[in-house]
Amino acid sequence: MRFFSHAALTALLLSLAATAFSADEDGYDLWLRYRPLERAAQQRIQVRSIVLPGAPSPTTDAALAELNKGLSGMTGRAPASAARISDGALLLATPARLPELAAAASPLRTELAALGDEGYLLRQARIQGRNVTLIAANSDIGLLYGAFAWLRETAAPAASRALAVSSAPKLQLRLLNHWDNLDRTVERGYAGQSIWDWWALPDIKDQRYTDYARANASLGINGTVLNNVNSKPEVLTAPFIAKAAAVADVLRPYGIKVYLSARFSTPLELHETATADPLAPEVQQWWRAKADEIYQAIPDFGGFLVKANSEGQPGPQDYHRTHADGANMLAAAVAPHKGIVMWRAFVYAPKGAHLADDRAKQAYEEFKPLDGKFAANVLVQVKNGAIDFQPREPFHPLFGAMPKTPLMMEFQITKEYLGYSTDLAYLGAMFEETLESDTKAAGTVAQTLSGMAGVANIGSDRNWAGSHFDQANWYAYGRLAWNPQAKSRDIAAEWAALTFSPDQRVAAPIVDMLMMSRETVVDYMTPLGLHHLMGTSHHHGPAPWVDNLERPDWNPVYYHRADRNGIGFNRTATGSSALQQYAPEIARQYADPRTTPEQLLLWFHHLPWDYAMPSGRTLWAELLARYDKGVAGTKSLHARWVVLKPLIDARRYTEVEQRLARQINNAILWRDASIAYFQSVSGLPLPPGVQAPAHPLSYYKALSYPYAPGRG
Ligand code: BDP
Repeated sequence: MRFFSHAALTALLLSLAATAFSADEDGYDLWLRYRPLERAAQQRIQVRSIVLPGAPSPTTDAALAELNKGLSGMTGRAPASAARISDGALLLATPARLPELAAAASPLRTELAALGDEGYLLRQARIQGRNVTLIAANSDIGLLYGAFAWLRETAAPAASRALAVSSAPKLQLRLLNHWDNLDRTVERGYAGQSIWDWWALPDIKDQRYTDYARANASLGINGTVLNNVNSKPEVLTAPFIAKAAAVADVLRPYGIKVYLSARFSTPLELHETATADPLAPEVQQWWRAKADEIYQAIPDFGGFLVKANSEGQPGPQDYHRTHADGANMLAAAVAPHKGIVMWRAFVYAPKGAHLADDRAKQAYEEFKPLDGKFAANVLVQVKNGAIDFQPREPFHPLFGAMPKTPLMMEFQITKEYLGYSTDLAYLGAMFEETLESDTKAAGTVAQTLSGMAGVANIGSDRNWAGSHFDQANWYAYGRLAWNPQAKSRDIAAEWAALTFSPDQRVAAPIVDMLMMSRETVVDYMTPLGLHHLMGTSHHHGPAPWVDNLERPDWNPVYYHRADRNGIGFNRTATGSSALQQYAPEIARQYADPRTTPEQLLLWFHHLPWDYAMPSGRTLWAELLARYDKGVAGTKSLHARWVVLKPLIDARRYTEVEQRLARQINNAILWRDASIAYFQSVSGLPLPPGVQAPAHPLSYYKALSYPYAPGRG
C-alpha cells in the first residue's frame, strides 16, 4: 500500500479545494482572501523561510503576520521565520536593516533611494550568495506596503511572470473621509452603522479596526478622518480625544494617521470662548491649547478637516473673515506639531447671501482670489466637480487655477448619487476620467494634486461596503490615490482576480461588467450632461420636476432648465459664463456645442429639442435613446452575472444577483419617470418604437422614500 506524504496530501487537498465549487463567502475578507491557489501556482512560490534582519517593530510584525496569513491561506503552509538568509528566503529589508542594500556597490541602492519613505521594490535577488525573494524599502511602512504588494502579485499574478516591481506613491496624502456621526449613523452611508463604536471606545477595540487598517494599508491609504464633515463640538472634548487616540493606536502600525473634522465654532459652542472669530486672540489661544491636548494623546495626529460656511456650517465668514483667515488660524495651532488643515472648497452662497447666478461658479469665485494666501500647512480640498458628486461632472475649474495652493481631490466613494449600494457602478472609471482630464493650465488634474480624499463607503455590514461590488470602489480609490495615473481597467482586473478568482473565466467578465457599469448609470440617470435630478434629501430616485425648495439651486429644474423649447444649462458667455473659469483653450472649445464632448453637452449648453445630434437623431430622440441604453445596460449586467453562477460561491452569487435584478427596475423607474416628465415639458410625441412610460407622471411624482438610508 502506498502512502502520501503529509505535504503531498495537503497539496492535493488544496488543489482540489481550489478547483471544486468554492464555499460560501460573506465578503468580510475583501480582496485579502488568500484562498488556496491552484497547484501549479503554489509550486511557483518558492518561499522556504521568512527573514527580517534587525529588530522587529509593530509595523514589521504586521507585515510578517500578513505574509503568514497569506501564505498559509494560499499554500497551506506558513514558512518559519529565520534569522539567517538562505536559499528560498523571503527577505524583508531596509538599508538600515541590511547593510548590503546601503553599500555603494549595490545596484539596488540607487533604485531604493528614488522610492522615498513609503515606496518598495520586489525582486528575485542574490543576497549573501543566496537566491531570495526580496521585499526592500527605506522604512518599515515601505516593507508593509511591499508585503501587501507581494501577496497581491502572488494571489493574482500579473501577465508578466518576472517579479520586478518598484513602486512609490505619487501623492503624499491618501485619505479616507468618514462621514460618520458620533451616534454611529453615517451620513450618506449605505453599509450599516459606522464601524467606529464611539460608545464602547476607548476600552473596547473591535477587531474590525485592525482589519480596516489591513485593508487600507494594502492599498497604501495613510490617513483617515474619523468623523463627519458636518461635525459636532463634542468630538474635540477630552472623552472623544481619548476614543480617537485608541483608534489611532490600532491604526498606527499600519501607517495610518488619524484626523478629525473640526466644527469651526467649537470653542464658542462649548462655552469656552465668547466668539469663534479666527482673529480673536482668545480663539487662537483656545485652538493652540486644544491642539496641544490632542497631540498629548495622539502624538502623530494628522490634523483637521473643515467644512466651513457651507450648507449652514459655521465659519470665518460669520465674522467677516475669509476662508484663509479661518484655515490659517487652525493651521497655526497644529503647525508646531507638524499637523495640517484640509479646508474644503465645497461652498455655495450661504443662506441669505446674494445667490450667484450659477452654483457651479461659487467655489471658484470664493477660492481663486485666495490663492497664495493660505499657510504652508493648509491644503484646499476640492470635490471632483463643481456641483456635487454627480454621476458625471466636468472636472472642477479650481484644478489648475490655484498654482500657489496645494490642492486635494475629494472623491465620493459612497454612492450617494449613483444608486447607493444597491446599484452597480464602478467608480474607478469615473475617478480616472476626472484625473486624466487635461486642465490645459497645469497638466492633467492628477498632476495638480498634493493629496486625495475619498468619502468612505465603509460600514459595519458584514461585507463592509453594503454590496460586494462596492468593495471595488474602495479598492479603486485606494489604488488611484497611490497612483493617480493608474488605469481603472487594470485596477478592476486586479480587484476581480483577488475578490472573486484569478480564473479568467470569472475575472474577465467581471471586469467587463465593472467597466460598463458607470456609463450605464449615467445613461439611465443623467445622460448627455444632465445633473442634480435626484429626489430631495435622499438623492436616490428621479425627481426632475422638483421646483419647490427654498433655495433655487437645490431644485432639479434649476439644473436642467427644460421648457417647451429646449433643455440644458447655458454656461457659455451667453449664459452664466461658468465656462470662463476654465483655461481659455477649454473655454473656446466648449463654447460651441459642436465641439463640446457629447457627454457634457447639456452641462454647458441649453439646446432646442430638435437640435441635430451627431447620431442624426434630434436631441429629444437622443435623450430617449440614452434612457433606453441605460435600461439595456442593466439587463446586460444581470445577464453577464447569471452565466457566472457555476463559478461563484452561492452566497455572493445570490447577493449580487438580487441587486442586479433590482437595478433593472431602478433603471426603468429612472427612464420612465424622466421621460414622463420631460415629455410633459417638451410636449413632444415619442418617436415610433419608443415605449411609453408604464405610468402617468403623477404616479412618479407621488413616490416618496421617507426612510431611505444614509441621511445621518
Ligand atoms: C452633499 C451631501 C451632504 C454633505 C455635502 C458635503 O448630500 O450630505 O454634507 O455633500 O459634501 O452632497 O458637505
